[in-house]
Amino acid sequence: MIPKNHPRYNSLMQRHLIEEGIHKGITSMQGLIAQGRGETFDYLLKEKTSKYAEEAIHATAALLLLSIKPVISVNGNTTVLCSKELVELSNELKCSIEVNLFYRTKKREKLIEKEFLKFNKKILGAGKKIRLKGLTSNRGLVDVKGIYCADTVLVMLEDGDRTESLIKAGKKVIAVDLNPLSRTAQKASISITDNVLRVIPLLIKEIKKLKKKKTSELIKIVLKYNNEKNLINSINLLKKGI
Ligand code: PTJ
Repeated sequence: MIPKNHPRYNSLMQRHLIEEGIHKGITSMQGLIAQGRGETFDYLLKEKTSKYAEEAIHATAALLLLSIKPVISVNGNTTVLCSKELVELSNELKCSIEVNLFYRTKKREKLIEKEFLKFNKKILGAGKKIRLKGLTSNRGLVDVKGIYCADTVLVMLEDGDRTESLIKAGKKVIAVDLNPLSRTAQKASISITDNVLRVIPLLIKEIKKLKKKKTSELIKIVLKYNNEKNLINSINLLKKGI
């Protein structure tokens, strides 16, 4: 048991959740490597949400509220880190959650489906799928009722081949990635450089707040947001952390 007053309680807890996820067969072994990568960047961010991440979360909330069919994509890491919060987010947006795995096995898909059922959420992606054009990896297999026809996709903690293909398919992509230099972060429409565990509760709060705004005000928020500038600011912040 990690004592709550431990200075690195949050990141140690996350490591513990990922380890547990591997034992349960939900998270891939490579998920542990992804966790390690994330911890390095989070350390440089002092494990705090920056004002740039807050700006990106603000724009994300507006974009999600403007979207006709947003879909939340989950993998082995996000399932063990924040399934409860992701269900809350999907309920707030009345949108689908879809499992999309890089290291795909039927067994892992079913285990992830079961994890979400604990919160009464039936997710997409564990059944029949079709291939997204231009993407040969497992990530290219998507649910016809989900990511395939989504206008906006929220992706978290993933390697970079899919975001580019989703953008080419005419979709908006929101990425949560602690590494602003990753291919996913660089190609996304909005990149949130922060820990997914901090992002999702803040995003739910922001969506609740922005729900009261008019469509024209939401459009203004999205148009004002500059992802390129936000990424540069986030990279400079990480440099300061060294
Ligand atoms: O479950 P699967 O089979 O789909 O596999 C998923 C993994 C995570 C193995 C796969 O997507 C992968 O290999 O990812 P990468 O290439 O390691 O990229 C993960 C990115 O997420 C890295 O840039 C990390 O810095 C970042 N990251 C890690 N932990 C967090 C994070 N970003 C936000 N919050 C975190 N907690």
